[in-house]
Amino acid sequence: MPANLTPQYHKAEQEYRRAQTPEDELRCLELMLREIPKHKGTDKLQAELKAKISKAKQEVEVAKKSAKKSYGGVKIPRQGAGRVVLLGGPNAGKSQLLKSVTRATPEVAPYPFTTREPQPGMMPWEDVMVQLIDTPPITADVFDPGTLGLIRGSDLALLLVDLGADEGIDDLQALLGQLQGGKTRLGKESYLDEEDIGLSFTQTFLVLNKVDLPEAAGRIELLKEFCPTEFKELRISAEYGAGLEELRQAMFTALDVVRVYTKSPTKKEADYDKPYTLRRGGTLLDVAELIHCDLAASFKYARVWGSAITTPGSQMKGDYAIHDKDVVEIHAE
Ligand SMILES: Nc1nc2c(ncn2[C@@H]2O[C@H](COP(=O)(O)OP(=O)(O)O)[C@@H](O)[C@H]2O)c(=O)[nH]1
Ligand SMILES: [Mg+2]
Repeated sequence: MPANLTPQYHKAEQEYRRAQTPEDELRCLELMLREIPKHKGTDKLQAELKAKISKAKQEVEVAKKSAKKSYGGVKIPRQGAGRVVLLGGPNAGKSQLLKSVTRATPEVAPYPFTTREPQPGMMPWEDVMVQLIDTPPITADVFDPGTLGLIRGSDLALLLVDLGADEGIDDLQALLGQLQGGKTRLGKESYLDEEDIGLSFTQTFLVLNKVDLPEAAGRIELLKEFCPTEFKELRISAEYGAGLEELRQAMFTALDVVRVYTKSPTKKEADYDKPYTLRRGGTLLDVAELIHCDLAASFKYARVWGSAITTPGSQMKGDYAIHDKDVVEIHAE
């Protein structure tokens, strides 16, 4: 990647990685092209952006024409500190996991294809919420195209494996096969490909479910031998609770967000009830924008209390990067 890309460019790029519709893609690409510093070092990237923009325009047209026929339900709005999508073959335990860690009440059943529509639920973690989305199973024959958008639009994917059936490993292989070759893929981390920025990778954990069953240990051995993956691996019993605390912690860590509490200049105490969350690296100006769209423009300085501040209540400028659990008091013109 060429150097000297602006924070605005990186922000647009992050959004592009998670763009779920051709319209979103086009909007982010145009923003990236506008924000990219125009010099020799970025020639190649500019050309690539232009090519991607014209391709995205075509896709928007195609999507418009087919919209009436293939309208696949409502788009689920992002909520909470981040979004995690649950993926897996039939009976892997996706719905059971959603049921165990959120208040959602999906149907859990010992037969395949019980879940036909994506279903969201909110998982509490300390003082924030994380959005989880249950999805229909992916098999060698069935792959709902809407799931691709959900994968791309997520900060993390959990790839569930059924340790309770011999097919668990085949199901995993089939799912990985379905996600090869497209522009939305699973990865060890979330990023856009350096060679082809159209390829979006979503960070993925391999979650081995049903460790409560006696056959589980043997199947884990087979899995390691026949289907090794690069993903971080966790072992759980979605139904009986083993490993769920570690999984919840790992999910939050993977979102890579920081919490910030706001304080009014006229009050002694910060509002500790509901923190704002932003991506690690986010600044005071980003917090101002979260609070109110006009506040970033009129921002003067903020007093900050937190782990990186030596004198509590120091005045910091807009580019100060928030640390987890900072308290900020924003002053505007
Ligand atoms: N023994 C055991 N069974 C589980 C576990 N999680 C789910 N199941 C069972 O596996 C079946 C499929 O679960 P479900 O959540 O509907 O799978 P989905 O198709 O991936 O949504 C159900 O009969 C569940 O009771 C678990 O941790 N241990
Ligand atoms: Mg289900």
